[in-house]
Amino acid sequence: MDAAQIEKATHHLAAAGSLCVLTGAGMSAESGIATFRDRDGVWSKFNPAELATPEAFRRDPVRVWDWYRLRRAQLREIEPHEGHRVLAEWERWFDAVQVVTQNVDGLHTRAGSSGVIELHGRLARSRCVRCEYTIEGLDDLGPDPRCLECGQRLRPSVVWFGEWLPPGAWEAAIEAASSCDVGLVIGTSGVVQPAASLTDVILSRGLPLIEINPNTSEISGRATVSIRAGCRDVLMAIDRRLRPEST
Ligand code: BV8
Ligand code: ZN
Repeated sequence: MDAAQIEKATHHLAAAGSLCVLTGAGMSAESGIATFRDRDGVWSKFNPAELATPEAFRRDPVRVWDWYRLRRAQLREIEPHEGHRVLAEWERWFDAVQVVTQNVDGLHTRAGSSGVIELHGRLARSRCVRCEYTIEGLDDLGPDPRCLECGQRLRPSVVWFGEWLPPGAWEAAIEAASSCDVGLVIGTSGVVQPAASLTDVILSRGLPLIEINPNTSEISGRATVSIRAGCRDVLMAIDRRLRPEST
């Protein structure tokens, strides 16, 4: 871990009142959830076009559900890691911390972060394709679950490629990126839009953008500071410098 980069990141964070944190699949990697685009990522075994689109669901709902049942079952065994908990703790240290996540695993909320903006929905919610019925929880709903209100098919309440983000989520994310003093982008390749463009909102305001990612990403070239290491250790190292009395 590059100590000079950690110092630079800490310097920017110590001077900030409010923080906007954009996270991607790499934030959950150290909780044991495979990322999408790394070598052993989810997409290397599955093709997003086959599974994470409304067309795929219309074509073969049982096959799509199979994949989501697998991921929901895995999530039942997964815990947030110390990095998630540091971000939750920082709500008591900064004036404001707004987490905006692309992840659908709910780990930020479970770690204690409040008001998390879930740009791509959540695995632990399913909804009816026709009416307003939703059901929370990670129980196995079976291969082709139906709505208890109208009998139509249920689907995972996540945002598939080609679908709009949940109403209000994008506006809230833009508001967070437009009102923070510093941006922190953790564990995203910066490929998926419009999520990745939040970093441009922060940079266009002339504010520092700190990246935590062991690899270079689409965002690295624009980041003020890039820390090439895993987010769990980096967040703990920054936290020790920011809040020496807390550790
Ligand atoms: C939209 C939920 C408007 C599902 C996901 C052509 C036609 C239609 C649309 C498009 C198009 N071209 C572009 C688009 C837009 C499209 C898009 O961006 N496509 C990309 C692939 C080019 N976006 C959309 O469709 C979005 N909607 O645009 O609406 C619209 C409407 C109609 C028609 C047109 C436009 C919706 C996108 C949402 C897709 N849903 N997930 C599910 O999960 O099942 S996206 C999926 O990818 C996850 O949410 C994931 O989080 C997200 C982003 O990926 P990352 O999080 O960045 O993960 P990745 O594996 O890529 O990277 C992980 C990183 O972590 C790596 O860099 C790695 O180095 C790092 N890392 C690893 N370990 C660690 C680490 N970092 C720190 N610590 C570690 N230990
Ligand atoms: Zn229904």
